[in-house]
Amino acid sequence: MKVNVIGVPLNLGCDCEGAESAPNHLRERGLMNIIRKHGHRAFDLGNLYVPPVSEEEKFASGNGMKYLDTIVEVNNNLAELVYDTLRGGAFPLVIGGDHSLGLGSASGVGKCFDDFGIIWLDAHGDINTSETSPSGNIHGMSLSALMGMGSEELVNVYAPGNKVHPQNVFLVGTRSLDDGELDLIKREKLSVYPMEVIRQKGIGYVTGDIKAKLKDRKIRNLHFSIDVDSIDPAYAPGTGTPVPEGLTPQEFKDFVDSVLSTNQVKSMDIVELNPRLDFNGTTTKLCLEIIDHVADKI
Ligand SMILES: [Mn+2]
Repeated sequence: MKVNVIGVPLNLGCDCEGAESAPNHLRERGLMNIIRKHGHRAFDLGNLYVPPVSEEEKFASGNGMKYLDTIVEVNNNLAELVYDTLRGGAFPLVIGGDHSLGLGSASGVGKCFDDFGIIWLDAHGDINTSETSPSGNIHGMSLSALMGMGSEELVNVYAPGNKVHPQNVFLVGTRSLDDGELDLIKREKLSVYPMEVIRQKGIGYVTGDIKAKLKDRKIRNLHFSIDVDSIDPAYAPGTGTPVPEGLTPQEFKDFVDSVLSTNQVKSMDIVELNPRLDFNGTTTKLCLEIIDHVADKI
């Protein structure tokens, strides 16, 4: 199929240098050829433009949220590019950058399909709001904004209002949730599969349960957003906010394969690889391996 690779060299959402270099880092290690070897027509649409902002201006626009205006601008442009890609019959593969970009990519998907769901694989919830966030980092608010919660500047990215119904969201691999996030999970009855549950019941249980819910809720289109910090930092140290006790590489690959086997994944993000912190190259290698799996399955 036609695959459009979109680089998003964004680090403003995590407020940590390094993630911005991941798209080119993966390109230099054969990203496009890995996709093409599976017979796809792959196009490299390049990197989105991220306007420079000085450290002193970080709180200028955002009511406690760092770099708000710039993050909104980049996400608007990303949403349009993802929407255009889907309308053109292609598969958007978005390479981050930090996870604030999930707001833009899923917003683009939402304009194409009104019955879509989101699978968010992450050590964190990314469901803070400007009120509950301990850090003010927008990469921890992208998923709540997609569900219509939090600051209106984020909620109204690309199109006014929420982009996805909370019951169509599946959050997997969590092991670091803030109090405000735990409240939101309870209130919205979110489908969350923390590492605790994965350790007790196995990753196969999680995919089985998600598949049953997809069927139940008649969800036929999925956006799959992969944060590499879902993997245990012992295997994948190259990420800005590592949390111990994560997925093994095998569990990570099994889960990705199983989600792709639904044949409902229409777009994907791979985010939060920080090449500067990937001292032994294993995180980069896992990213390329997973792209190989993706290209094999789509
Ligand atoms: Mn994340």
